[in-house]
Amino acid sequence: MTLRFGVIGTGAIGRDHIRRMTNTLSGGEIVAVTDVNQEAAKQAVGQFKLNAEIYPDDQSLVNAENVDAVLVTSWGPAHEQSVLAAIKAGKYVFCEKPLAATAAGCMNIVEAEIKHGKRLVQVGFMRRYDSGYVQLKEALDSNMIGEPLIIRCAHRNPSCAETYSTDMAVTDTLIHEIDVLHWLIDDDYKSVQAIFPKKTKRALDHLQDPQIFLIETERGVHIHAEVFVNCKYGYDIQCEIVGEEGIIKLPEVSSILIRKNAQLSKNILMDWKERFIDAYDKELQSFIDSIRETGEPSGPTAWDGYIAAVTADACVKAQKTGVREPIALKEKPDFYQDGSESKR
Ligand code: NAI
Ligand code: NAD
Ligand code: ISE
Repeated sequence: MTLRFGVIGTGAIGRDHIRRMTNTLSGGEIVAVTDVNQEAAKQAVGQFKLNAEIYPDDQSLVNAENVDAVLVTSWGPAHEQSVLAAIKAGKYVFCEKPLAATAAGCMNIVEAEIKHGKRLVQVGFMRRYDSGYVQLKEALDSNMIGEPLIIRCAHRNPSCAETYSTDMAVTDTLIHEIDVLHWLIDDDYKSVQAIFPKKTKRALDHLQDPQIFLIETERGVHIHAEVFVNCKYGYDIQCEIVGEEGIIKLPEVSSILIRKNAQLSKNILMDWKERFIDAYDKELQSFIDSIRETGEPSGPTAWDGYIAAVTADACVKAQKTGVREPIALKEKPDFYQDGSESKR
């Protein structure tokens, strides 16, 4: 059975996911698209020569009879409404991060999914499918470096849009570290403090850049996370975990070695689409395969989306107060105990 997808939001990542679904993956096809900017939806259909209907809004697309699964790739504040409509219609839904703009919004989705009675939702936390992070996870799970003690990580973008604001360093960018780190070390977050170092001359007046977040987990691991979205030199994701018996580090992206002009060098990627291209392919292929094989998605759950939103709220509060803020999660419902999120 081919899984028939409707896409809500045909911007940068919406078109990138349409491309991979159409040209690279198997078992899925795009049969419907919508965008608040209808011209963008038309362009996507033309660009990828889709045999797909264009709908005026998310509600009509979700309710179309030939749509089995919905891909939510609109901007963040619109996600909750589309995901809730999909659950109400009993459709599978792959939602880009954030699952919803607030923790309360994520909880609405969790409650709707539990009421439905089986898993329908997967969140686009693709780093869990990146081969570097998977190797880190395998090393930690096999106790290669003993108990993790300290994590140092960095999320750097060469530049950002003018509309990128100080809180988006958390809700748009750090959110990937928030998801992947608790999954890696199988721990829960306890508190966070935000620090604003000297500001780069490249950041616009309204934006604090770079930023540092000091996060503590329930088991006492300390995380030093840098977000720097005007670093200029490249798109660079770093992660180093210091354990009792050794240290492990995310591998550098493979690149040819260049000998030229008396220098030995490697290329650094500039674009998130290329850095995580394999991970995006794997997360969506896994979504399709798992639904076809078991009737439910098996990737990051709505509860993972809720964990990320609660943690992001505390990080944004910490940006404003300058002091350490607690991160308090509700108790995990039994429904998600076998999910892919932290089980501790
Ligand atoms: P974008 O701005 O390029 O595209 C968003 C599109 O959604 C636009 O075409 C817009 O017109 C449309 N849209 C907005 N609200 C809508 C609604 N209510 N109904 C229908 N269409 C709507 O944004 P981009 O970069 O594609 O990001 C989209 C989402 O993907 C965001 O949630 C973002 O956080 C996430 N994202 C995730 C990435 C990842 O690494 N997992 C990378 C880039 C984006
Ligand atoms: P974008 O601005 O390029 O595209 C968003 C599109 O959504 C636009 O075309 C816009 O018209 C449309 N849109 C907005 N509201 C809508 C609505 N209510 N109904 C229908 N369409 C609507 O943004 P983007 O870079 O593609 O990001 C989209 C989402 O993907 C964001 O949530 C973003 O966080 C996420 N994202 C994730 C990753 C990742 O690495 N996982 C990378 C990029 C973006
Ligand atoms: C973007 O929305 C993403 O999700 C990318 O993965 C991230 O690196 C980038 O900073 C965001 O803008």
